[in-house]
Amino acid sequence: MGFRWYGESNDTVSLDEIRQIPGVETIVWALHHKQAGEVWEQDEIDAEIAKITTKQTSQGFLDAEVVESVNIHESIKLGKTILGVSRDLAIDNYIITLKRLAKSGVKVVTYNFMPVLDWLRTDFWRLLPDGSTALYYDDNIVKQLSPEKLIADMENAGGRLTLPGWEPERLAHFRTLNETYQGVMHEDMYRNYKYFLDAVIPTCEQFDIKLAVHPDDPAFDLFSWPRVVSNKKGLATVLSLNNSKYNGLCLCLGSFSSNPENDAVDAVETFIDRIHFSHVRNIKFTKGASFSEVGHRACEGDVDTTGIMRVYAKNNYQGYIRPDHGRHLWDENTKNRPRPGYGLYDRALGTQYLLGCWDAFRRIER
Ligand code: DNO
Repeated sequence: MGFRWYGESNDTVSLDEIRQIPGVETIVWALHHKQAGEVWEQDEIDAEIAKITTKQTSQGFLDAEVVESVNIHESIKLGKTILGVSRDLAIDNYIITLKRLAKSGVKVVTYNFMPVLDWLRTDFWRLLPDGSTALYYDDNIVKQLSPEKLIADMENAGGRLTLPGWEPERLAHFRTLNETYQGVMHEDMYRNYKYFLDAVIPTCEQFDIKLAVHPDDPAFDLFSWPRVVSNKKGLATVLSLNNSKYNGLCLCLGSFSSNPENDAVDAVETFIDRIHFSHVRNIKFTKGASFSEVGHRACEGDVDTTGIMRVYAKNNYQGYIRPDHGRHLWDENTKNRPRPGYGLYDRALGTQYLLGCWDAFRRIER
């Protein structure tokens, strides 16, 4: 069981809080100040890992085996030089970072292959009936907005913390990127994706570090940008681009389920051998493709989180898992505002629900 942590002075949640959540063993971390395409320095990697691995839990010490994310430079996705960076340079830098992370004991590196932006929501603090707040996606708002207006809104709503995937550098180049992606087809993206995988996977194999792609969030095309990891077919295609098991998934079931046509339990069953990391969380559709994030329990929303954990338990899944976007509870809505979706309490509750399912289903399997 893992728990995402954004680093000291970059997160309202501390390692001392996380280490008291029963069953959490892995901190999911990153050097969040690094831009896509930049090399991560060995001493910075080791300093961050040292902060994590010296923290004791009831069962031992936290480990730092999962990184989320080492972001992919747009030149790699577009297959050409953009913003002054060639794809081969960006790939060379990626390989250097992978080698360094592997040397320091990292086992899985998460990334995504979404054009321009990472995840997208229209409201970070949507009031739910019980007085908590949660992330919300309104499909009608997105359909009517220009990309530029949306970015301005998101910047304001984010408050004092920079959201991952919404780094200032990426936003500054937004216009150029938006224009460059016009006319780029899904097939072009897959071709560039294969070029990237074929270049980096030999290093992954040699140094025993797995790649795990996060599905598009939400899991459909936005603003006519081609997204290629949105459904079962997309996941299968990505895995077939390079058949090494080091080319795997970070199967985020909340993101995947945001496309009402996707079946989360079926995806886990189908891809279990290539899932290295999984985010298990719940969403509830409100109208059409609009949805609210909700508590982790299956009956709270439309994602069968119990069914998902049952498949993981039945297969004695040995990869990493974490809760994801929690609601904001208690003082997180007043004096202790966290990164949207990344408060302490609801994610901590989520771990206990997922571990409860796991423990019960594992016992039945034995
Ligand atoms: C949002 C996260 C994403 C995820 C990246 C992986 O909360 O799920 O930002 O970390 O898409 O690269």
